[in-house]
Amino acid sequence: MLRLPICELLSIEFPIIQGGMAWVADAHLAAAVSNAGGMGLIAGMSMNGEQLRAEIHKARSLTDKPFGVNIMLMSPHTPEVAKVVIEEKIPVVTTGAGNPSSYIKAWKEAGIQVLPVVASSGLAKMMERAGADAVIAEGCEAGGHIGELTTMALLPQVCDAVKNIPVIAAGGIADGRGLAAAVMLGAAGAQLGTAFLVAEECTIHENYKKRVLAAKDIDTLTTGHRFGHPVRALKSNFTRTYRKKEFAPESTQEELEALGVGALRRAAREGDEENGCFMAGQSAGLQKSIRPARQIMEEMTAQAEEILKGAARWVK
Ligand code: TUI
Repeated sequence: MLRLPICELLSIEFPIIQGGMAWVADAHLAAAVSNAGGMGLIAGMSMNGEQLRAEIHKARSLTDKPFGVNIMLMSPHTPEVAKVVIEEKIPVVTTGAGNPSSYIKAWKEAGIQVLPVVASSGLAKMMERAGADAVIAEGCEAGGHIGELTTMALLPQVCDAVKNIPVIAAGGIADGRGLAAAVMLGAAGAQLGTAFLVAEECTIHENYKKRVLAAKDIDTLTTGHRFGHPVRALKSNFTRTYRKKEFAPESTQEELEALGVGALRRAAREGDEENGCFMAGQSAGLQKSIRPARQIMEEMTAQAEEILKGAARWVK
C-alpha cells in the first residue's frame, strides 16, 4: 500500500486528488473519485453560486464521503462561489489561475483545508504565509490554463520554497511511473486531471474521450500566449483557427476571448468537433482505456509502489 502525507491530511485511501476541470468535474465525477478512495472535486468555474450549491447537493446524494470544490479565480463568479463553499461546509478547496490570498482567511476560519495551485515557488511561499494547508505545484504538461515551468523543474523548487506544508504534484502524471517520480522529487501526493477525463464515471461527451484515447505524445499544443493566458488542449479545428487568429496582427483581445468563450463547454458537453476546445494534458498519449476511477487509482499506486520498492537496487 502506498501511503503518502496527503492520505492523512485529507483522510483518503489513495494519495490522489482530482483536478478541478471546468465543464468536466461535476457531481458525478467528484462523487465517484471520493467513493473510490481519492479526493473528488467539483469545478466551480462554469457555475454561479446557486448552480454550485445545487451541484454540491447532487454530489451529497451520490456519496457520503467528503469531496472538495475547485475555484477558478479568473471566473466572474468567484466572490459568490467563495461564500457558497463556506455556507455548504465544504471541507477542501483548491484554487487555480490566480492568487487566492484575499479569500484564505475566511476559508480557514470556516475550517476549510485550502490547497492553492501554484506555478511558481514565489506564489508557493506566499500561500504558506497566508495559511494554505498544502500547495499543488502544477507543471505546464497539464491541460487547461498553465504556467511556464515543467513539473520536473517546478516541483523540487516549490518543495524547497515551502517550509512546513506538503506539496502535491500535478501536470503530466498519468501512471505509477509518474507518481513514483513525483515522490522522488518531494511530492506528498498527486493531482490527476487528464487521467480522470477518461474515467468510466466521467460524464463528458464520448467524442472527447475518444480524442484523448487516440492522442499521441505530440497531439497537444498551447494557445493564448499573446494575451497572457496560455491554455493546453488537444490539436483540433478550434486550436488551428485560434492559433491563426491569435497571431494575426489585426486580432483584438476581445475577439479572441469571444472565440474562446464556450469552446470548452462545446467540447465537454456537446462533443463539438468543429468548434470545441478539448483541453487535455501531455499525458493524453498515456491514456489507453476507459477504466473506473478506483481502477485508475489502484493500478497507478500499485505500479508506483513496485517502482519505489525496486529503486533501492540501483544503490550499491
Ligand atoms: O486553472 C487551471 N487550469 C484551468 S482553468 C481553466 S478555465 C479557462 N478557460 C479558458 C481560458 C482560461 C481558463 C482551464 N484550465 N490550473 C491551475 C493553474 N493555476 N495552472 C496555473 C495556475 C496559476 C498560474 C499563475 C496559478 C497562479 C498563478 O499566478 C497568480 C499570481 O497572481 O501570481
